[in-house]
Amino acid sequence: MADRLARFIEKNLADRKLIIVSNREPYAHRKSGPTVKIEKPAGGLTSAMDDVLNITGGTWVAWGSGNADRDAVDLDDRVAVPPDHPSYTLKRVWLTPGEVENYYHGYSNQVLWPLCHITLDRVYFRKRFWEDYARANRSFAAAVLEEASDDAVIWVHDYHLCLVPQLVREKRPGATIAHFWHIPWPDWSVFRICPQAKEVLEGLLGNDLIGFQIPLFVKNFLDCVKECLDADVDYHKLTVTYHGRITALKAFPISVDYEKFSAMASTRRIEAAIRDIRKKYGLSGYTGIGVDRLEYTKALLKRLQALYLFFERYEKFRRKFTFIQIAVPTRMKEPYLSYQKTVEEYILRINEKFGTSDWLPIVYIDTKVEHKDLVAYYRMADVAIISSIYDGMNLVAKEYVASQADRKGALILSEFAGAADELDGAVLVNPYDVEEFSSSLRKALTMPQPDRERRMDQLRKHVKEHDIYKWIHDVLHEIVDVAEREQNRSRYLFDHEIGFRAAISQVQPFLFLDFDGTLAPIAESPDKAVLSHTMHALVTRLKDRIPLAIVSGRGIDDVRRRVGIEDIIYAGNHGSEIWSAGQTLVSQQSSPDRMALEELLRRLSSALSHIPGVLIEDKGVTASIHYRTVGIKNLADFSDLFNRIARDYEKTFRITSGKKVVEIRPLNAWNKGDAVSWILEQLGGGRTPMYIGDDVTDEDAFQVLKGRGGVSVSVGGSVHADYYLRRQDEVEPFLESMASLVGAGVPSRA
Ligand code: ADQ
Repeated sequence: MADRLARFIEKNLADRKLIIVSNREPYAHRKSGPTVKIEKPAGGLTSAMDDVLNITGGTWVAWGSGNADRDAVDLDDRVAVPPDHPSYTLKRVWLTPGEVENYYHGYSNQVLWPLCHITLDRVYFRKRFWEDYARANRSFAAAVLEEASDDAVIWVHDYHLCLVPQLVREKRPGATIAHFWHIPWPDWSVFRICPQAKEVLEGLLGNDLIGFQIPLFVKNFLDCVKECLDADVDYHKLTVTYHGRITALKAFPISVDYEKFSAMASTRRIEAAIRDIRKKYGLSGYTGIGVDRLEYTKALLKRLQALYLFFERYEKFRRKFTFIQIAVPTRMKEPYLSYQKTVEEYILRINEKFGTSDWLPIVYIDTKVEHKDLVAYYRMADVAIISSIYDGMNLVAKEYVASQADRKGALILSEFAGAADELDGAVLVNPYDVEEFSSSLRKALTMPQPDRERRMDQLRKHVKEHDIYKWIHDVLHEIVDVAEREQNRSRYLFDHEIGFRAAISQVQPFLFLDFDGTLAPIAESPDKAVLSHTMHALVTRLKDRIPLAIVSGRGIDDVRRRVGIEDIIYAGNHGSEIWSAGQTLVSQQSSPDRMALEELLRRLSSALSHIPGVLIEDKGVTASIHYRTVGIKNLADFSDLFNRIARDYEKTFRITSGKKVVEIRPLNAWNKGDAVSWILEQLGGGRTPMYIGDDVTDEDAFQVLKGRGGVSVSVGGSVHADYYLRRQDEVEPFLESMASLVGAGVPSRA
């Protein structure tokens, strides 16, 4: 898998600079007596990202937190790393002690961390936290800007740096910026507590791509944007369009270096190490393992409560089962110090209550254990316990699985850890239900060996196939795709009006206009959409000067009635009908797929009938399923049911999502692009097409225009249009300026 990633990087990222941005640095210089030591954090993610930069070169921007870091950098705060074979640049950002306090311990760890983990009474907000968070983010962004040209690929990590994407975007509009959010994203009822909900979301929407651990967090994020910002949220495409920019969202479950753990766990050395551990702690019988930062969201207390109950309820396990808790102190401030004290007191209580002269129920190791040594604990343990009350993923679960070379262990996993989404074969527990939790521990320890092996085989297969290299590959692959889309992305029309006017004044235009979302604002339901008087007058003025066609997803009669201007051309049903001067010129109404469409609509109507707000519009050849007024609670249900049925018709229909509407069209029916081509060939008189539309179905027309030297304008974001307008209410002023331009006499009606 690592080789595949290396090949992908060499092929796709060789000519663009990759910049990683994270709070923690991959190498820290620390004074150790008279010498300076270089520390490398043990984390699997850091070392995998380090591998990537070793291949690509590039820069890693991070906080210089080591006490000898300043001595190691050059005048631009850079140092070449890895120290023994430098292949990329580490650029350090300096934070004042006050910023560390307020940005890191304050806003990051006392506001965003507890908020995202829904431990709401731990959220502690101070104004100065936010001020320094914003200041520190500006420092990170400034460092990125010093390194990044306009075509850089920038990959930001985690919740410390929410504002960086937007700050960088303002100065480097052409850069590709992606973010991975390592922790959960809560739903809106929780996120709305954040006093800076809007600023945080806006900062993140500077990204082209935001990755989350599991689909639930993607959905929660979309809900928050929908509730908090005036943005266009697409639950099918998983995109947000805000101020004309598109941000894509996707779930990428993070993982571990399976081969490394598996190989380390299969050596002879490990067996000797296990013997040493057993001897050191006097272990006989079963063992369990917990490996965590001393972090309240990992719920060590719930785990200890379950262990207490376990020893109380199942006496036969006393002296036969020992639980080893490896807990590394973290963040070393309140509330962590109190939490550590409570955990340690609870362990003492269990050991005093159930321990004997030659057996301790709980062995407590309160230091960091290097992965190479940790593997022996993982391999030895009959059971591992992950009890998080909420967790983005939880890598310990996957490290344990990867280290179970002899497949005899069982994994007890909180259903609230992201890993539970993927790890079929684990024994899932609700950590709040401590009684059930203690029964699950018994179940795991008494599970017949063939069952354990079957479950562990299933788990190992999954982690092997979805390791950290696949994760990086998948994220980078998506980043490259987004970058490609970005290259073709359109420009905001009012920022480029001079160029646009120059382009138009050189040619004789033929104007194509979409109706819903372009000439008329999107209405709650399709029957409520109306053309304003001013827009009607404007279109009338334009059609007197240049040839003009309305191209709509609506049926011909419907759109003609709504526009109310007779001497222009209409294309309806997404292009499968064309009408002009009182007669139908093209009609594909007798579609051979009519029966299939009826069947599909029948199935949808019965499956979706319980969801208020779904509107099924049968337009003969095509159909539209509107869900604009479906409540936020029902959206996931709607999309799940819809997709399940739609899958059966992929070979017959083209199914695309528009603005709160899904369009269903026969695969062989004409689209808007076909209609535009036909109109230009038959009626165009050699004119240059100009097209304005807002919908995904307009993309077909935009593509046709590209091949004909035309000019396309999308309302909202677009993949293929040359220019975009931010909102529908910008269409009128734009058409006004068009009218004055063509009225000046240069291009006229043929
Ligand atoms: P964490 O909450 O820090 O990170 P987690 O997934 O629990 O991460 O992994 C912890 C890592 O630290 C593991 O690699 C583990 O081996 C190591 N570790 C823990 N205790 C240790 C000890 N005593 N000695 C040595 N190593 C120890 C966040 C999110 C997670 C998400 C990760 C990655 O909170 O949900 O899985 O990022 O995206």
